[in-house]
Amino acid sequence: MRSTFSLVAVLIAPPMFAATCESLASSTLPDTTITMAQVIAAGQFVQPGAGQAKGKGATAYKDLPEFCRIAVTLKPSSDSDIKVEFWLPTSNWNRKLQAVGNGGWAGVISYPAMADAVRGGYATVSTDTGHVGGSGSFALDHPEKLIDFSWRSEHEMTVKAKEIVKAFYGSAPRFTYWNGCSTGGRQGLKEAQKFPDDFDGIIAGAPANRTAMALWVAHAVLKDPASNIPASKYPMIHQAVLAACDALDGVKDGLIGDPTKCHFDPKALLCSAGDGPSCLTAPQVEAVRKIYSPAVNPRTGQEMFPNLVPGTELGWGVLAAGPDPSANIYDHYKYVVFKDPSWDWKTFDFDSGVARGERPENAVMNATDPNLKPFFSHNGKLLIYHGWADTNVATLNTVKYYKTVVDTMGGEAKTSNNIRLFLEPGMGHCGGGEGPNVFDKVGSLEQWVEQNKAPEKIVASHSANGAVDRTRPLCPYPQVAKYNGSGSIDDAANFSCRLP
Ligand SMILES: [Ca+2]
Repeated sequence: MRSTFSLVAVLIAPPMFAATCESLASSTLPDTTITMAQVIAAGQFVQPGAGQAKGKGATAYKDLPEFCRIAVTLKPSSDSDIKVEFWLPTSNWNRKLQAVGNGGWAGVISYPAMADAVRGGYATVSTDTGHVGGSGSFALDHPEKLIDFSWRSEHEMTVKAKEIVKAFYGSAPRFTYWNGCSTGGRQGLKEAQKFPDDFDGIIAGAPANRTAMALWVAHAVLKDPASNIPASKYPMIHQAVLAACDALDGVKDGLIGDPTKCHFDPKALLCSAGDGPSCLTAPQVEAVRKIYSPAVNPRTGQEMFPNLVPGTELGWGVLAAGPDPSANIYDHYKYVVFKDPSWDWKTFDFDSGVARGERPENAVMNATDPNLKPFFSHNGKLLIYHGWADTNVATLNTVKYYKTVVDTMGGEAKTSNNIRLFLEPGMGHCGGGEGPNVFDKVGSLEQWVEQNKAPEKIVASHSANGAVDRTRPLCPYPQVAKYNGSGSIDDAANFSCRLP
C-alpha cells in the first residue's frame, strides 16, 4: 500500500523545479550576461554596497527564506549597463511574479522591496535602472541611459524575469504584478501605457510622472530671502490650517478628508508688526499662497502644474528648506532638460523652460499618456494611491492624471473595473504621516485580478509607538470616507465610502 501511495504522490505532484539555481548560469537570453546564480540559504543574504554601511545588512534580512539569486547585466543598447536581480524562492513559491519599482533616480537594486516580495512567496525582480548612484548626472550626454532609466530597464527586466521563472520552476507565473511608489509609481504607469502586456496588475503609488512643481515652490520661497519660511513655522501654519479645515469633512480628527475643499488664506497669520514665531511676514504670506497655488505660465496665465494642498505643511522642508530645490528635481533640469551641470534654478522661466522640458528628447520620463486601452483590453488592473500630505509629488497631479484617463477612456462606468485611485488623508510620500498609511495594496490588487473583486474600500491603519491607534477606510476616488455618526472615530467600521 505504502509504495502505491508514494507512486501516486510522485505522479500527481508537479515538478518543483525544472532546473537547479546554479544551472541557470548557462541560460542564454538576448542582451544578457549572467553574473551570478546561487542559492542563498535562509537568513544569509547580506545587502551589497551602501546598505550595509547604513546598517541594512544581515539583520534586516535574517527572516528571509532560502531563495535562488540570479544577477545579470542587460545591454539592450551599446551604452546600456543595466543591473538586474531575480530572486526565486526555493520553496512555497506562490506561482506569481512581483516586480518592484525604484525611488528617486534609482541607481540601486531595490533589495528591501525584493525581500518583502520573497517573504510573501513571490518570485521577484528589480533593476538599478542602468546606472549607479542616486544622482541624475548619469543622463548628461547619455540619451540611451536616460531611456534605460525612463522605461527600458523595467520592461526588459520583466520580459527576462518571465523567462527565468519559467526556466527555474518549469512554468510561467500565473500572475505578474508591478509594485512601486514615487519613481516606482511612474514606472508602473509607464508600463501600463507603453507595455500593456507586461503585467496583470499594477500598483502605482505617488507617481512622479511629470512636474516642475518643486521649481515653483523654490521660486516662491527660496529665491528672495524675505520669502523664506523657517521650518520652525511649519507646525504653526499646519495647526492654523487644521483649525480652519479639519471639521469640513464632518469629523474633528486632525485630518483634512478632502483638502480641495479647504480654502485657507494664510493672510490670517499675518504679523501685526515685524516678525514672530507664531505669525507670517507679508512676503511669507505671499510665499505660502503660491505654495497652495498651481504653477502658471507667466505669459499666458495657463495652469501648468498642480499645487501642494493645505495640510502638507509639516513636509514642506522637502521642497522649501533650501537653499536649492530638492535634488531629484534640480538634477532633472540640470542634466536632462538644460544639459548643464552648473545650470542655476533661479534662471528658470515657467514659459520657455517648461516648453524645453516638454521636447520629446527631454520628456522621455513623462508617463502621462491617458490611453490605457491596450492595458484595459486584457483586463489589466491599475491601482493608484497617493497620500494627501505628500510634498515630494503633488497629489493633485495624480488626481489630474486619473481624471484624464477616465475622460479619455469613456467615463467612470467604463473604467472603474480597470483603474481605481485611492487618496489617503494625512499620508505623506508613499507612507508615513498623521493619517492612516499602512494598507494591503498587494492583497487588494490580487483580489481584483484573481477573483475579479474590485476594491470598494481598503482599510488603512495608523500606528504610534508600535501600536495601531486608528483605522480608516480608503475609498476609490471620487468617494471619500464619511463618518456614520456614532462610534469611535478611530475605528474604520464607523465610516463608509460615499460620494462627497
Ligand atoms: Ca477631519
